[in-house]
Amino acid sequence: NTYKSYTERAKQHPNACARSLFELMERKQSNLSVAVDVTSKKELLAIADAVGPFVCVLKTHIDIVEDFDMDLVQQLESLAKKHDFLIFEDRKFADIGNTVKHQYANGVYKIASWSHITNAHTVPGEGIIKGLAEVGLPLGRGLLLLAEMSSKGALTKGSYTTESVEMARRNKDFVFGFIAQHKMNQFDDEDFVVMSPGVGLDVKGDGLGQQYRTPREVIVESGGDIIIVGRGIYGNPDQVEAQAKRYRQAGWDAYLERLSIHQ
Ligand code: UP6
Repeated sequence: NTYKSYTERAKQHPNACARSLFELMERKQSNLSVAVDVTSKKELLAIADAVGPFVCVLKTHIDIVEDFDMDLVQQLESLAKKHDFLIFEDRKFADIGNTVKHQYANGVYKIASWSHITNAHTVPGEGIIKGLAEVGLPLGRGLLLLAEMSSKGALTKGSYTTESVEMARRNKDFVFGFIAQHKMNQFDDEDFVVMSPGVGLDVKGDGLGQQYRTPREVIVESGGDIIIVGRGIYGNPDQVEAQAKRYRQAGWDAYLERLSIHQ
């Protein structure tokens, strides 16, 4: 399934969130997700508006925004409609089921009410998925599991990764994919979406453990589906739109190359 077109995968996918994601990727010809890790509402909205036309998914870390309020969320939702993208709050839940349920639905951010996609570490065991599903499934949300991290020395490898994939297999109604560095599909009938962070065309790392690969390495060589790019796009405020176009093109070219190799 990794090597089929996004359109074919949209037709066959059991998860509603994954189906709409694949459809919108094909419609916009984009497998780019921008990570907008800025600390003011104004900047976040300006970047979201600038990159909106070029992305399939806008990824947030809502808890770093100093002047967060629910108006920010409403404006993000209007931008998602205007530009046709999904919102992914990169919350990386990591607690027991009962706690994450509240962290997802309640508190200041009410993530489940506005974020189409969120993600979770598998370190607490499967209860984390059950807890999040109680909140997210009735709302039509989708969950990604962190199967592999991009940073140097990450412990997400070997049996941790394979057991994370097993957890996803047992919860396919809610879990539609992974944050990972490689494709995770093993059987013909499974189609997990892999979103890969740690993508950059100009630098190899950031001095704090982040490691970058190119869109081609991610999509053609490792079978990832969506590239997540942060500082490579918003790092230089004068070039946000130009870099978004550049990464979108690089990601889409890599996808077309993968299709041509595996047809
Ligand atoms: N992210 C990673 N690596 C992971 C998981 N998530 O970098 O394994 C997230 C970071 C950040 C983005 O939290 O939001 O992806 C990468 O940003 P960058 O392109 O600026 O390094």
